[in-house]
Amino acid sequence: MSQATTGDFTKTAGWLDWFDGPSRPRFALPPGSVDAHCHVFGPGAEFPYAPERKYTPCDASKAQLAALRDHLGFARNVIVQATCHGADNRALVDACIASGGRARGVATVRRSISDAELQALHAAGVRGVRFNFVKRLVDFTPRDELMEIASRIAPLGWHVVIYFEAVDLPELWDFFTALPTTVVVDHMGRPDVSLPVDGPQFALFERFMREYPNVWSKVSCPERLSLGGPKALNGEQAAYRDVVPFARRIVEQFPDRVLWGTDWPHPNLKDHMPDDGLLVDFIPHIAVTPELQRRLLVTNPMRLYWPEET
Ligand code: 0GY
Repeated sequence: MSQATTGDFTKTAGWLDWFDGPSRPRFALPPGSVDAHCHVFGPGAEFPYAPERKYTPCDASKAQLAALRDHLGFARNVIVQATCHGADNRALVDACIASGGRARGVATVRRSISDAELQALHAAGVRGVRFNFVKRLVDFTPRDELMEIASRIAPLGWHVVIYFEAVDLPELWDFFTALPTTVVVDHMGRPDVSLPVDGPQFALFERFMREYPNVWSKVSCPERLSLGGPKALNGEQAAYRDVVPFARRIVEQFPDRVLWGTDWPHPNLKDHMPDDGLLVDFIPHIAVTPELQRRLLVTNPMRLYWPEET
């Protein structure tokens, strides 16, 4: 079924809609599991997309996200501000408040934000800001503005989520390693999984995590990183199996600093839209013991987003 974009908006040409009717995962998530990376889009008629956006998605509402959470067996969500909403966090805040404490948020803010506005975001459930360095998604923000924001959110106990491509890590290294907060990397810094897992590109990312104990990683988005795609779903073979060695290595080396998320509604995928049930079935291929699964899905996200409950 084709998903709509409401309001005065037309979806970006070639836009792939999220998959309505995901399978029920075969992997039983540990009780209390957190989907630590997902988004809401609009609906555009209620929460307009930002003028500076680089794409216009189909709508993906808070109710649809909550239905997916329950269908897959997650207890909670972390909703990450998507670039199509710029620094207008209203859809995110609305979704967090409506969740009754079952969602936290990661916002995008500018340096002009007031202390009172930061406090209001905190009250709604926001616990971090996202700095995006993926050039197709955002315009450049000066580093001094980002560092100023980081120093203002640090006293709130928030963290910084960073999204970048692996080839850009050398250039961003000095900035990232100077951040004064916990730093959470989206999707393992987007490695090129056609390169060897023990080659120099991924070694630099591992060094980043090893040398900086404040750095965490989401081991999410195999569907975004894979070159092989979702084939080989049967038997012991994982879908997206070219991503498994990378994610598994990070989970096993840094079991207390990893998070996992669906990335629903999967913005900007070009060749297929994943079945979120099958994405959940990817988890035991990268976190291979019940203990690693519990840390990845429950203990770690609870420590970061609901510390008062741990
Ligand atoms: C993701 C990935 C993407 C997009 C965004 O905020 C966004 O627009 O995050 C992407 O296009 O790679 O993490 O959802």
